[in-house]
Amino acid sequence: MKDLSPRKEDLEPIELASRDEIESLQFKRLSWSLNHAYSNVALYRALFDAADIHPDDLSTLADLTKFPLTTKQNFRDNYPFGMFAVPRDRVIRIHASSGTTGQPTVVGYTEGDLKIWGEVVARSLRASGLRAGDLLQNAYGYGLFTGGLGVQLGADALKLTTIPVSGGMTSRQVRLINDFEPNGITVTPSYALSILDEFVESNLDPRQTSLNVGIFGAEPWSNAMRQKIENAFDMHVVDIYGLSEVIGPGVANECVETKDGLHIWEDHFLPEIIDPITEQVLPEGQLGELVLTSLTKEALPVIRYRTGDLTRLLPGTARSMKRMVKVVGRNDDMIILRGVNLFPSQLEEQILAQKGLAPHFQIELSRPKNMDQLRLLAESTQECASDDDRAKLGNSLATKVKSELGISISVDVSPPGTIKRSQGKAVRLIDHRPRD
Ligand code: DLL
Repeated sequence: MKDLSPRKEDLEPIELASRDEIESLQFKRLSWSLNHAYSNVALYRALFDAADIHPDDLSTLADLTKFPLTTKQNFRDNYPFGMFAVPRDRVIRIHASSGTTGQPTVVGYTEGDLKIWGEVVARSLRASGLRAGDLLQNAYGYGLFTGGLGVQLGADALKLTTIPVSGGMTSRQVRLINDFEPNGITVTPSYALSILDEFVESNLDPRQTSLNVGIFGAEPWSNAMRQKIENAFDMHVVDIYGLSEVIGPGVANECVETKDGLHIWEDHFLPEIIDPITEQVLPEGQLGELVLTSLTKEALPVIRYRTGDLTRLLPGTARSMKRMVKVVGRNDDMIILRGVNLFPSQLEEQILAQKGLAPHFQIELSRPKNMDQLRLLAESTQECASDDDRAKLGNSLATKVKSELGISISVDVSPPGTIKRSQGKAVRLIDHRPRD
């Protein structure tokens, strides 16, 4: 694979600043952000007042823990525009999450916010190994989802040439990769697998493409998946993280030269990790729920926002800003099966380690006779598609999951091409259990 390490002189000074410099900038900005939220958003005023805390009580960064946590429910309660801290006519862009579980979450940006969003995404794309003049195929969906248009802003800021293909139309994705010869692709990991399938079905060698890097995010994925795609395409694959409420893609990104977790762009987003049950802040290194506070956002400041994403914070390496390890999963995706906690990404790792299985899967939960059951729907490769091979693969995977993860599951391995393919975020979990 090509060496894509960015040159030091291309980085922004803040990326290499000392911790002291970063923290003093954070303090100044945090103080502004708390005041801005308190003065302009009824919800923050009410929450702070109820907790008997005022932005002026912030005398060190650590004082942030005295402020109340916020959640997606706050967005729902204030749907659509009640979380905005500026008059609606200063909001020049709106995005929204899909709202699979009810009301969509609406987010807004001022002109200044869009500029900052472009900067943090540009920084992310540069950390991924792209530079001005490179060609980027952007296969994140354009529209209300922040993926497509967010990456576009950053690509423009970095002066890349963008192919704004959006998600879907997989044969066209393959055609554009072959004809336009992009250097990089931004895509969800599950959709990258669909594109890989299309290469194979079209008898094209994915290792022969011009692609040097894939920038994957918007859903949890494992290091085993990274390896699989890096080998298949002979390109680097790095992780990009973000969420609409906090800005969209570009909150954190892996550096291509180290691939050791995602550096959080801490000059704009302040991270904490809490125990999701006790809500207490956990020390660096411990696994818990990521909580983010925006430091510079005008239209939609977020204070101590519970992302629902489980990860750990680590000190910086390639950059001085802190890293978060790959997201293990979301709080809501954690399966508790007869007392054992499990995330879909752990099953993904097991599937990828088993020769003969394709990387596609779905998990079905049911509760016959009041007992939770997990059925894993996997898929064989073309070479192992006979009934006999598939039965053996299923047994072997169930045994492996039992010994590695400590749970009994049933596994159905179906012939190639049977599991529904993703064109964006994959749906991994189908829960048939009755709602309590
Ligand atoms: O998914 C923003 C995004 C677009 C990020 C493109 C990266 C690339 P939402 O639709 O609001 O925003 O979904 C946010 O997706 O809370 C995580 O649960 C999950 N997520 C995003 N990036 C990652 C990642 C976009 N790299 C939710 N790893 C977040 C794991 C991720 N999960």
